[in-house]
Amino acid sequence: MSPPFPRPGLVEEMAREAGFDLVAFGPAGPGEHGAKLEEWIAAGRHGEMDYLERNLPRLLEPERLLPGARGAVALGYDYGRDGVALESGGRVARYAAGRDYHRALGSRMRRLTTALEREGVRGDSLRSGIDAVPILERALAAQAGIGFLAKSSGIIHAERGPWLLLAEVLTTEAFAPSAPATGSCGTCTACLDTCPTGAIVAPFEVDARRCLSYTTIELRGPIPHDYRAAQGDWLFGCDICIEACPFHSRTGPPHDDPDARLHPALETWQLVGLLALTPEQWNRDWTGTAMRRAGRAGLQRNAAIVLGNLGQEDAAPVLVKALEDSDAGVRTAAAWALCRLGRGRNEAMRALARETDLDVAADMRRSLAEFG
Ligand code: B12
Ligand code: SF4
Ligand code: SF4
Repeated sequence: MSPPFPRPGLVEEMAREAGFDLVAFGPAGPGEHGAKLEEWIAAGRHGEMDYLERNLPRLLEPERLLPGARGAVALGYDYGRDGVALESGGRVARYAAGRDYHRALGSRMRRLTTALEREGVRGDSLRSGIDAVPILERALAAQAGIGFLAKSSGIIHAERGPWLLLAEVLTTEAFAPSAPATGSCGTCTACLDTCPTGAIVAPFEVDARRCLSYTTIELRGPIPHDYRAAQGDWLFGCDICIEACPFHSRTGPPHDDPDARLHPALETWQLVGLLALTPEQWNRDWTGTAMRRAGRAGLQRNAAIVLGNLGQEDAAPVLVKALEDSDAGVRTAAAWALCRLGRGRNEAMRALARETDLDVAADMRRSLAEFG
């Protein structure tokens, strides 16, 4: 017979020792949040993130991930820090500024599960998750009381604030739930009012297709016209709804840990240089960062749009070159940026004349008309 599961106080100690800031206990399943997820997917709000639809059964029933799953140790990591941008302009969502959080939190998670196993917990009675595993993380965090579910749809801790990354360990052990989280949005609607694309379509509900975090990270190919100007200077992701949040001011100081250190690529690369980024440079300089998720072409596409929005006219020659890129997203973004800058319009027209992809051609035509 295996020894009893360590008591919650000890698990909490282990989790803090492993490097997590918040620890709480709750059920393994999403509870009433599951129905919200089903409605959300049925409404198509996930856009092209097919993996969410494919994984729906596992998201709703954690037993499919861990047979006998009953409880969850919910974990939070405070990534609060100052805003991040390339020297040339081009803001990057704070969560992606340091070491790729899948790796950074993965190391912490291994420390925690090793400590649990040292106390006699069997490895096959645990399943850990960080973002990419089909677990509805906000639901587990909200139920365990890591923080409250906010109108932005994020989990906020009343004292630590909104800059929280989530992780969890599913267990075959059931826990008495931790105390519910304190705090709530009250009458505030700042995030809904400030979101530049109206992506928070109702309190607690984000239409991912409208969210800059989706268009700049998850979406492949062209960014829809309607969101290009709204993207402003965001090169990767978006923090506007979190920056607008009154709980933001309560964020603690940045972590003094090596994982939070700015990724070197963000200190050395500039927007214009990104447009000429080779696959070799991408693999050499841009590993170990969550920004890899956008892909090389995605980042170049985003850079072109930011250059257009920032009015950087001296970027015209590299944008003209990008009109010949093999990626449809980059070609359309370059044409749009040139039209917006009012430079290289003739080159954009020539690119349109030789374009064989009908969708890209239509996109370029719209850009030429928009700024004609
Ligand atoms: C897909 C995804 C996205 C998509 C869709 C986001 C969304 N709001 O749905 C996009 C690409 C847009 C995105 C953006 C961001 N993301 Co994201 N994303 C995910 C991912 C992989 C799945 C989320 C999901 O299933 N969404 C579907 C919706 C329906 O579920 P949900 O977001 O959890 O929303 C809840 C509400 O809808 C709620 N609900 C709504 N109404 C009601 C009413 C009642 C009564 C109840 C009970 C519940 C309820 O039920 C859901 C479950 O709790 C998770 C990781 C994971 N495995 O969970 C990270 C995750 C949610 N993302 C995260 C982060 C940090 C971000 C960004 C801040 C990144 C950035 N700066 O660019 C933005 C924030 C945008 C925003 N306002 O949400 C963190 C959030 C941490 C936190 N404190 O909340 C997560 C948990 C990753 C992590 N491991 O830390 N993301
Ligand atoms: S991340 Fe940006 S675009 Fe997405 S909901 Fe928040 S403010 Fe809107
Ligand atoms: S900005 Fe206001 S409404 Fe939005 S999450 Fe923060 S407190 Fe809630």
